[in-house]
Amino acid sequence: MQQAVVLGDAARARQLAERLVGGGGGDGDLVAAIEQGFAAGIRRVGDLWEEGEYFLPELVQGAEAMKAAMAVLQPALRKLRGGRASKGRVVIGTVQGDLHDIGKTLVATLLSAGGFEVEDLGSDVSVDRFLSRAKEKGADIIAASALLTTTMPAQKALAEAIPSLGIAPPPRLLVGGAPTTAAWAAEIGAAWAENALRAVAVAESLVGAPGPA
Ligand code: B1M
Repeated sequence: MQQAVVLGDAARARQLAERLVGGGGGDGDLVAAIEQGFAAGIRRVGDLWEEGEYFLPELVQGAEAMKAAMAVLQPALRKLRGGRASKGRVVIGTVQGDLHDIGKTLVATLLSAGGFEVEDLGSDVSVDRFLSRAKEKGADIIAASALLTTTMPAQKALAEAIPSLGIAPPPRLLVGGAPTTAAWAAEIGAAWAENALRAVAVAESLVGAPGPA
């Protein structure tokens, strides 16, 4: 799975994901395939890019392979976890100016698989859009991903704008993404998760919901 992404082979990535789902892979298998397989592959692609081995076309191909696998795994995970009572409502997106959506989609998938009602606004989402959807949906949590150091300030802008919604209690803000840290989250007054699995646990603690049995 890692190799399919490193080689930018979308057909192979999709095939491997389909084989896992078709073979009756359980919840844990699917999450492991994502985290230790496909996502590890895209992180390797990033390293190769940093080392000057890969250029933008290889980066894009790696991302396409990762997305091909996720298109198979995401609905399968939802189906496995379907039918449970909602733990809370989440509006999620990648902040304005940032097109990286793989990690955010992974967080959305696992939150949804973990029993949250999730609306995924996609990438390049403005503060206004986060706020208006959160208000309309009665969101308990606004979840904002940022993958660029230059777009992290949008998470701060979101934190500062939430009180303007005038909702009591206001939605809690959860931030994440590779350049973010616990210290950054504390500075802007948000909750933080370092990866998609932790995001579920943190979201559960934010809404006071019990974790998986
Ligand atoms: Co870009 N990119 N990229 N990129 N890209 C990075 C982020 C970079 C670190 C690469 C590098 O230089 N080594 C670098 C950022 C440097 C910086 O800011 N410090 C970078 C750059 C510079 C750029 C461009 C500016 C390149 C250019 O055009 N010159 C450009 C920016 C475009 C834009 O957004 N405006 C760009 C473009 C792209 C592609 C379009 C080619 C593609 C994205 C495709 C897509 O997402 N649809 C891409 C990719 C693939 C990457 C790397 C290689 C991989 C990102 C990824 O998907 N990781 C990345 C290098 C790297 O990460 N090593 C890189 C896998 C994913 C599963 O992990 O997203 O970290 P991640 O998510 C994790 C956690 O962070 C966490 O959970 C996830 C799973 O466990 N998490 C959250 C994420 N969001 C969370 C939210 C939460 C909680 C946890 O709560 C809300």
